[in-house]
Amino acid sequence: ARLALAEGALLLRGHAVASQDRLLAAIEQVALAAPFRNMVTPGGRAMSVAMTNCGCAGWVTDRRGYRYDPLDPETGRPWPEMPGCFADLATDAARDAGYPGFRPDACLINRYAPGARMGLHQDRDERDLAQPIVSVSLGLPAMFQFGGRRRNDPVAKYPLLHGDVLVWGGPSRLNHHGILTLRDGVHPKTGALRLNLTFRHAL
Ligand code: MD5
Ligand code: FE
Repeated sequence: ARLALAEGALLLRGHAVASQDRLLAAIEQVALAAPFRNMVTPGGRAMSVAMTNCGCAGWVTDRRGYRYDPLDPETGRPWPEMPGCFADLATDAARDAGYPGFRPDACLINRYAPGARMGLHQDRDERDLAQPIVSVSLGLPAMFQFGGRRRNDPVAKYPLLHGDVLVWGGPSRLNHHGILTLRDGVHPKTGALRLNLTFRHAL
């Protein structure tokens, strides 16, 4: 099923269920080479969401700010290559949503344990804001907040479930969004975790 959340924003329910096992195995492989870590914001607070990356560039934050870095600051090495099943899913979902030819060069992997959250924000660290973003939810359900272009615009809430894929572009590319505090639970595929893959064209 597909649900238009706003102009340019499409929720593809269950789109990633068919590749769940490949995706989860690939996340484990990436995390062996580039472990999940809780990065620090420019304000000096550790994020409750643990993160790692794969692809040509990874999203990082520290006291100096947010940026895309070709190297993992923890290991000094390039981020692991983007697994083929990641790139295929992102390209396929984007095409389905009306963005043909999307080739992500960065994948941020977010890991939420119960209690973790991501406050309302915009994704605006990418060079070309004409490129869409594809986001994949796995494991425990989360409540997604979807606002507008301005911080004070009204916010709608949608549950994101295992296998759901969101594609954002065009007029909604800079909409505010966030994830409410993850509730306790156990998922058969991930245990007490939610995993989110966010595919971007960063460079
Ligand atoms: C998550 N991650 O579930 C969310 C979902 C992040 C982030 O927000 O920055 O890592 S990504 C959903 C998203 C991406 C880009 C635009 C919009 C939503 N939007 O306009 O609502 O961990
Ligand atoms: Fe975001």
